[in-house]
Amino acid sequence: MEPQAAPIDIDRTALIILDMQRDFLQPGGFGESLGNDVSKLQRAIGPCQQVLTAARKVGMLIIHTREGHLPDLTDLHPIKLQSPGSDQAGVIGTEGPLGRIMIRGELGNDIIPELYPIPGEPVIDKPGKGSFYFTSLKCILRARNISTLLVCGVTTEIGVNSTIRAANDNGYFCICIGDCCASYFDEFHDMALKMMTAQGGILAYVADSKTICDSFNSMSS
Ligand code: TIU
Repeated sequence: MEPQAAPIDIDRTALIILDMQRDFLQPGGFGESLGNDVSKLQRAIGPCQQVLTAARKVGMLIIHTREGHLPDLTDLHPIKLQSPGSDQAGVIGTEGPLGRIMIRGELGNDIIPELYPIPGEPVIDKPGKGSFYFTSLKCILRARNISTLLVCGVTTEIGVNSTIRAANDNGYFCICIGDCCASYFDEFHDMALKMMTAQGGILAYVADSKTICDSFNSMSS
């Protein structure tokens, strides 16, 4: 683990799996409509499955998020729909093969079957990139006395980074599980992880899925 090993207190730690939804990971969704190669994100699925299974075994709090908007688009900032020159202009809310793009309740907005939540795992619908922006995440974390977040999901430099930055400002110790995150851009993935751990872990520590699973498995055996 970079920059140095730290023990995990299961009772005060939550696993957050960010935006592993069809709109980002499967053809026909938001990510592909912006011109991205969605297969680049699919490399995070296997490692996320391993960590999810191990976390369920130890009984840790597991939180899933989905980025999306209300069907009438009233929670969609105009800049997110219409940034001049942006690739995403006009995409959100339009019909696609997975239903209306980035709209709550549509097939594309839902979490991929490989990582589907089970009862007891909160699912947070969020209108922004970060997981703290106008969501109940902080309330859930406070109610469970959580102090550490293990963060997985997509994309490393956008949703994951926004969440970790806000978590850091809110006083949560974050461990980003590097191979459980992915980006459409290899260099952004690498740099996003480097930025977190620079300066002695200014934003987060980074571990890999094997280190985290080994740590969980040693607790449950
Ligand atoms: N486009 C992209 O890389 N990401 C997003 O729009 N949202 C998240 O990362 N959650």
